Amino acid sequence: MATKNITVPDIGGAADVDVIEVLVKVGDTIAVDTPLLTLESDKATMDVPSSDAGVVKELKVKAGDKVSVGSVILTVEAAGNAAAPAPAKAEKPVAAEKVTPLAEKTVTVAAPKPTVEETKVVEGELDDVHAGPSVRRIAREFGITLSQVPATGPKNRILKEDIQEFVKSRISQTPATTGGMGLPVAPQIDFSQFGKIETTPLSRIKKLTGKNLHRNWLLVPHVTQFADADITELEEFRGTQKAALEKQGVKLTPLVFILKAVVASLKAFPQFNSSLDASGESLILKKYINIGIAVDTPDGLVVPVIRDVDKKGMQDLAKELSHISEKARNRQLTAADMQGGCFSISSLGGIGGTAFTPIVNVPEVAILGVSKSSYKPVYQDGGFVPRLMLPLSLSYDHRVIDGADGARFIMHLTAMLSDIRNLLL
Ligand code: CAO
Repeated sequence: MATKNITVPDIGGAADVDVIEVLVKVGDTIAVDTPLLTLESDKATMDVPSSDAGVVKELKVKAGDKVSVGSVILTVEAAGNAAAPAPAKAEKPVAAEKVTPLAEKTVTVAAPKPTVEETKVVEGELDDVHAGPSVRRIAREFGITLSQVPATGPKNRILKEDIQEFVKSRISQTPATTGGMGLPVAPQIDFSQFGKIETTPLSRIKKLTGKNLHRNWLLVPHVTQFADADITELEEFRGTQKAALEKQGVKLTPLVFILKAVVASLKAFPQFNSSLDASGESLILKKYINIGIAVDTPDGLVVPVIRDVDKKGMQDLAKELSHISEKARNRQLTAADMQGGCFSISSLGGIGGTAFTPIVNVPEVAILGVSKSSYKPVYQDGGFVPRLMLPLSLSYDHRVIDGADGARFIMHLTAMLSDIRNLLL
């Protein structure tokens, strides 16, 4: 079958116009008038429709390129009469979106066949709804208000994929009265009625962790047990070691000692180092100790795992902690780095706060939250003395761990941390 170049038609005399979006890909079957490209000049946004029907063989332009009249957009293998019928073309100017204020207004310009649908860009309003004519048309067909659609395109432009995602997310929320497990869904509110808003897409990590956290929150009957560990001596010891180790590139934070103390407590209370089997009828006790560390990154929370913590010394753990935090923040973690955890630690001690209720990282059965240590008056030997107290929050799965064992575990842990000699045993 013959191939043919499809070129940019007359676009009102404009030259070197930016390609904002390529609307088709190799292998797509296109019809006459199928939108191929969205272009944006300083005055207008326009969709370039196809002059021919067939199968796209090769794309000659990509988003970010500049084109003028006559530039080749793609080659098409003619499909003759087999081509899909042309989608109905808007006969009258595309109606303006029902959002205020409007960033763009859509009109059809009188250009030689094939016509180019053009969207005028209003100066100074570029931060409002940005979408090409074809996207606006799809939104109108689905009855979608564009201002509610999170944009992922350049310059906050709403792409065809954004509309597809939006429709998918709406469908997954049906039936409208329940949000799974018979729970009512949160109401959909157009916040722009109360003031200016900006919608930004969630990062991939946030979407993923959000789903897991939501599932774990609903699945696990959580209890959180709080206790303070007296780390006055531990901190004195750390202070004597810190500077020397720093010279060797090792950062000795309280978390390294906490890791060691958790190992001792997991050995003393093996049910904390377990998972429920799929049937929920048996407990799988693990004979290895891998601990997940929640790391805060600009993209969201990730939990890399330090393996065989019980077999490693303080210096090695300190190095590994720095290494995985750096890897996490540089987005270099692999799936394997985040697998195989037995128990997790979420430390907000470097930031602040007095306590929080961490969510169990299923299939683990417990997680330790660490907050910022501070000096508190502690009653000892008939008087108050200032002691450095570390707030700990232990969340556990109540199906596996009884409240009494939760209390025993955290008391064991505080004892480990309060007397540094315990960690050496
Ligand atoms: N009390 C007081 N100070 C503390 C502390 C505590 N509990 N924990 C850490 N600090 C200090 C450290 O000693 C360090 O101070 P210096 O630089 O003076 O030594 C400073 O706070 C910063 O520590 P850090 O955060 O860099 O290192 P870390 O080993 O304590 O923690 C990591 C590493 C990766 C856990 C941490 O950087 C992080 O990302 N925490 C956030 C985890 C998170 O988001 N959890 C929420 C999940 S929701 O459940």
